Amino acid sequence: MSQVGTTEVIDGIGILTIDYPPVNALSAHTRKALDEGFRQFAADDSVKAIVLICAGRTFIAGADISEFGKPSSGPNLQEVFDIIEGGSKPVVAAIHGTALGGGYELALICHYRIAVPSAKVGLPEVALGLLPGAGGTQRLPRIVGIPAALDLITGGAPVGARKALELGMIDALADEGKLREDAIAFARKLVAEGGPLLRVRDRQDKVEPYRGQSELYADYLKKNARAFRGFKAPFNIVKAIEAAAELPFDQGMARERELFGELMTSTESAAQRYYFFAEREGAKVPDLARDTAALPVKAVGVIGAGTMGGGIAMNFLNAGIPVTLVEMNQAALDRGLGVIRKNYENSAAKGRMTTEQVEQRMALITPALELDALKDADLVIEAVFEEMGIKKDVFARLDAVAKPGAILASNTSFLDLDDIASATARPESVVGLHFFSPANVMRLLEIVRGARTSDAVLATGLRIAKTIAKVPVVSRVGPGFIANRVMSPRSRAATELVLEGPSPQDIDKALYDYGFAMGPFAMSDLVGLDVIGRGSNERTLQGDLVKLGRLGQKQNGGFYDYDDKRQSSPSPVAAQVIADFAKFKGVENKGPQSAEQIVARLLFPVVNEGARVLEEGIAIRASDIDVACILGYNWPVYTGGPMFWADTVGLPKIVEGLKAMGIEPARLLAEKAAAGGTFTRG
Ligand code: T1G
Repeated sequence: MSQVGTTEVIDGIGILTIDYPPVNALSAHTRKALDEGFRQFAADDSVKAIVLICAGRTFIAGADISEFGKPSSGPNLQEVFDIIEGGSKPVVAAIHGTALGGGYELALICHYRIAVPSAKVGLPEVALGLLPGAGGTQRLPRIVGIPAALDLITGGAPVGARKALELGMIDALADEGKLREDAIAFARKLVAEGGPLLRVRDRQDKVEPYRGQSELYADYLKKNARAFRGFKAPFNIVKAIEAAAELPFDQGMARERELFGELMTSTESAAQRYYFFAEREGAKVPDLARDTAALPVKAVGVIGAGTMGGGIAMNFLNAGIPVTLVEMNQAALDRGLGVIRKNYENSAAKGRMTTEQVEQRMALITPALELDALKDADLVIEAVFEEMGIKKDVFARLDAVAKPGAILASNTSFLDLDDIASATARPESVVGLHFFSPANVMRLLEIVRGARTSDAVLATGLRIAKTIAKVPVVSRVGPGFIANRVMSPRSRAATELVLEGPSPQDIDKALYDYGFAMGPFAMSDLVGLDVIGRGSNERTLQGDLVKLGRLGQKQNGGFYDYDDKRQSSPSPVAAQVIADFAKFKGVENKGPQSAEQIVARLLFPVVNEGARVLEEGIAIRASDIDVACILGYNWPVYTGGPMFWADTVGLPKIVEGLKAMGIEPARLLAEKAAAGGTFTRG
């Protein structure tokens, strides 16, 4: 192990540098280095003040999540914190990169915090189903007050250094690139000024005004009920912050430890910690050498300025990459440009960007009506109508104008990429980049690896994902790739089940209570039944409703009736249509079912399809399927996704349930169930 902690003393200032790549996580090695370094400085009379700084890309980015659930070794965090906070010498945390979670809690233990403007600080534990377990819920309120602490800790978002200075989360800004010098100067100034050492734990002025206001917390939870629904951590965070206002510090710490312990042992936190790593695994392709050189992408072309094409283009504009946007006619092009501008102006109206930034991004667009405008593009993404003939024609013409080595990508959501690639003379340069609508918002990017896609092109797709802040999942060619394919059984099962007795509202409520934002029937009404049923020649339940002019929320209701405020209510008309369709299909009404039965009926087949996608080699690993469903379909993250959830339920129970439904379990699922195996538990 390289030297994790190095100490030096310059003119009475002790400097402890932590170097534990990649993010200086508070691992056993780091805790040991901190323990040794601070003990050394405490015993050294020549040291009058201490600077804690990190090497590499960032200050300490938190506890080492990979150590959770494993036997702890070395000094524990509290022992380290006690040495620092109990010391008689001022300690200055010098922050660059991101001081997050336990890293920022460590900074709060120090007497002062100085950061470069590009640094960010925060307590993101809520994203792991946890709460700041090293005093963050007790110290941060003492700096920013109760209301701000509630938002900062239940939200978990990092705070930029300038905003952090305003809030008091840091005490000073250093010059970019001069953190070490400025931190030493800051420490020297403290020594020169002398004066009492003020510890964050001793501050009361920010919490006293809120003492006894129990309604504040109830109101906060009520206001955020929708966002917190199904999660555990936000509720425990609010209780811990209330303790910061109501209890003496040490009792507040005891309360924090108790509330942290409840979360650490919860399935929700296990799921969310699993998901943290799952998002990062997606970029790792076993048979692709990690040092495979990605190709340069300095200019991008997008064909199609519709909803998808416009959203795709915005991702690159946001990353400062110029885009040539091609449409068939001026009207469509103007419409597309108008939508992009409108999106940016809406963001500016919400203060998310400046009007200058809107213009900067719009200036990066080169509108065009001919494909030969793409001749200098390094990457061209096609987002035209989902019809193979049209796609192959576009790719053949694109192949003729694109420069040698340019990457030709399709945004197709289910067509055979290899067939599209066959229309070109460069199948090794063809890849699928499947965005999810709205493409400028949804973080999931399915990278479809064709039979001939080269390693360099795949590596470029992975790097592009990081550049445009997307989470990549690599898929082989197959109908619906991963997310759409794995989730399709859910809507099929819902349409079957609603004929057997459970009402649309029974089914929707069961899935809503499971954690989805809305159930399949409410979703169909929202999207529009004419859209859902499009392209189907046979008689369908949705088609019968459309024939009555019931298109969903937008027209006359659908599975539900809607009032003028779009509040839904059960529809007797829809109930009759369902009964008539059941009769037509010869399906017997077996009466209502329990929520657990409904969830099993809709979601066990999703797990089964996930197992098939794995055994066919379409997805590399089970966690990629979970990432695709969580990001692509809002599968509740605190269940870990279909495959993690299946392991929680128990694979034998899934197999038994599928058989009871008359569904053949996938071979891989049956084998794992029989062998006591899991998809995601190692
Ligand atoms: N523990 C272990 N590994 C970590 C890690 C962590 N905290 N953070 C990152 N990694 C790994 C990550 O898996 C990846 O590994 C590599 O570092 C680069 O990460 C007591 C209980 C810091 C903003 O939640 O938000 O403190 O894939 O790809 O995009 O109250 O990592 O290369 O093998 O994300 O530049 C709280 C989590 C922990 C911060 C950098 N802290 N990390 O982003 O790189 S709980 C967090 C991040 C806690 C205390 C509680 C980001 C980052 P590999 P990356 P990045």
